[in-house]
Amino acid sequence: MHSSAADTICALSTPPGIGGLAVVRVSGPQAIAIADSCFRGKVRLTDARSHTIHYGQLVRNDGSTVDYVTAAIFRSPHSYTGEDVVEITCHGGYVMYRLVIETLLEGGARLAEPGEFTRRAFLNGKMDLVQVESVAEIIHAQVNAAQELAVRQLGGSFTRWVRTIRDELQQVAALIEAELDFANEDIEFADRAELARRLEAILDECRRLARSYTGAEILRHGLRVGIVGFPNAGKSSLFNALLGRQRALVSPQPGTTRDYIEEALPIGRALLRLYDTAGFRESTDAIEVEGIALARSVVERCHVVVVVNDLTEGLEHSDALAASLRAEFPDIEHLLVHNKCDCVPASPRNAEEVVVSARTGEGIETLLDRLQQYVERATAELDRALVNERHVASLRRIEHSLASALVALEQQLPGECVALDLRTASEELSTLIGERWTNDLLDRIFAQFCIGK
Ligand SMILES: Nc1nc2c(ncn2[C@@H]2O[C@H](COP(=O)(O)OP(=O)(O)OP(=O)(O)O)[C@@H](O)[C@H]2O)c(=O)[nH]1
Ligand SMILES: [Mg+2]
Repeated sequence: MHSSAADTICALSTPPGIGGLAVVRVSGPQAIAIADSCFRGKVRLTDARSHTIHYGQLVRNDGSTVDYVTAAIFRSPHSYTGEDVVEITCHGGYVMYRLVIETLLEGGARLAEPGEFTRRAFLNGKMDLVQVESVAEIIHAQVNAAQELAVRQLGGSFTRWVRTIRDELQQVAALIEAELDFANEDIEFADRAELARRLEAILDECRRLARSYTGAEILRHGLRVGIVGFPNAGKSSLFNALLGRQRALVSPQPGTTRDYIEEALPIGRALLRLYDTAGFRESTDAIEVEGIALARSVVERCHVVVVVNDLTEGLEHSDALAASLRAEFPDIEHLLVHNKCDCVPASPRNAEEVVVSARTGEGIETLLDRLQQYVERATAELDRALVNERHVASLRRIEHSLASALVALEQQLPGECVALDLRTASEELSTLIGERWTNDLLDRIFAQFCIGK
């Protein structure tokens, strides 16, 4: 359970470990008084102005000195949480910050829960829910591009977009509701076709944003590429060639790879996550059968599947396998890679094919380029937002209401039906940016945070 917001909380806000400095943050109505009670400097912190920094000693109840520190004062409401905040910068390492926190606990603060600083910032109106989520994104970002987008989102671009859409929606709703007031007089305030056009434009925007989820996921966690094919096609060799090092075991023995192996390398603005899998074939070997089932489950989770064809077996050797995978997994990108062109030269038959030699490295750059193009395409429309799972679910509900409003308009249903759908959509937009929320929702969002944030 969350303790009362009237508590004063403290936690380490930098990662624990060897480093020059560590920052312990204190927030709450007693933050300055508690920090002051353990601080000996030129001025009393209780007298210090907001946004000033003070040098002094941190001392325990027994009078012993813990460390020489600086204390930065942020007075409510001009702080991260909106409450009084003191940021105590002490020496880094694994020990010092614990002593600083113990000292503050003695002074009457309590340890913060994960995300509690940011939760207070949200509850005090310092940021909206999308911005809160951006903070989580920034903490967890593994690539520059995701970081940049999250920072932009923190600036409020996504929220501004949602508000614009909601304003437009409310204008349409107002026109329809105005008509309702004059229902008996049979007055039409607005051209139905015009209203439908405006709703369709909003619906398109929502759909486009929801589609960008795949790109956002690729930025966050990487482009997942499964390497599959018949035994001995050279899957592990290709995996190694793409990685640029000998990671997977290669041998002339078919059925060498049993499990699957995962490795990552940077590609363009994202990470490429490569999966080397066991070859597809009829097998009686229990471990190999298990491996093939695993290969299927890997493909299921991939954005791109690369079918490796062994040219020494013929250009068409894997066509049936490639076709059946296409049929089984229509939503993912398929590439057919003809390997061993050092033995049997060949040319690609269409744009979904690449000819390579995992042995000599020929064509590997082309294949990497192809994968990078996919990343660029999937992430091209991400300028507005880094859509997450919660946003997608919300956008889908909005789409549903808008589509239903459009049907009602088309079928000349009473204005009440249209107005009701539009109100539902507009409320969902408010939920999206957290103007409407439940404790449950907050708990779920803050579960991704760490202590000190
Ligand atoms: N000439 C030539 N041989 C290759 C090439 N790529 C792989 N090989 C050879 O093909 C054999 C199989 O290679 P692997 O990479 O183990 O093939 P795999 O598809 O991972 O095989 P399994 O894991 O058993 O399904 C090995 O003897 C490799 O040296 C290539 O581009 N040219
Ligand atoms: Mg292998």
